[in-house]
Amino acid sequence: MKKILNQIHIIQSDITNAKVDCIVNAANERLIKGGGVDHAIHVAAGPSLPIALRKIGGCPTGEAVLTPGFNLQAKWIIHAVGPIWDEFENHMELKRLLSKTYESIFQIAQSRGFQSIAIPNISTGVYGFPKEEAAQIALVTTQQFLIQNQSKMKVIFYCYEDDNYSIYQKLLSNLM
Ligand code: AR6
Repeated sequence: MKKILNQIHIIQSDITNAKVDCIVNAANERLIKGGGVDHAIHVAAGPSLPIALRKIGGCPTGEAVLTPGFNLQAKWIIHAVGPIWDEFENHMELKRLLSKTYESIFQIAQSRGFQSIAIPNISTGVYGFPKEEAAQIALVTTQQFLIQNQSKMKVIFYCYEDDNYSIYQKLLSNLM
């Protein structure tokens, strides 16, 4: 178990600078440039990114799509669409959808053989998902994926805000 947990890292930094095989974007269903981490990734990746996303066309909540990283150091970007907290009254459904979002990310990463991946705190910005619950879901889903697939992938959670970073630090130390 300890070996698995050593593959999960947290860092407080801008994800566009991550030196990994693939970074994850917190996108929307239309795959159109928005704010937050999506904005930062579009600026860093350059003008070829919206063209690639337009060709894909869209992505339902809970799912994810892959594009090249273009001008980023990371060769690939997985665009994942987390749930919007206010769109559902059923909290179980919201949690299931956020977990499914992380599963979709790992399915693509595994099928492509990525060895390292950087993930932001999906749905905890504009989409309003409570941060502690979101972090719990992110970490548990990651742990389950790594164990069930005997994966050696390095997973780095990029926390941007102080509170998200503290939450991840606390939860990760509890897991260990
Ligand atoms: N690096 C890492 N994390 C960041 C960065 C960065 N450069 N910038 C912001 N964050 P959000 P969501 C954090 O709102 O809630 C967009 O408009 C941020 O502090 O980016 O999934 C999309 O187009 C927060 O903790 O994504 C969608 O419409 C986290 O990234 C919508 O927002 C996620 O916040 C998606 O909303």
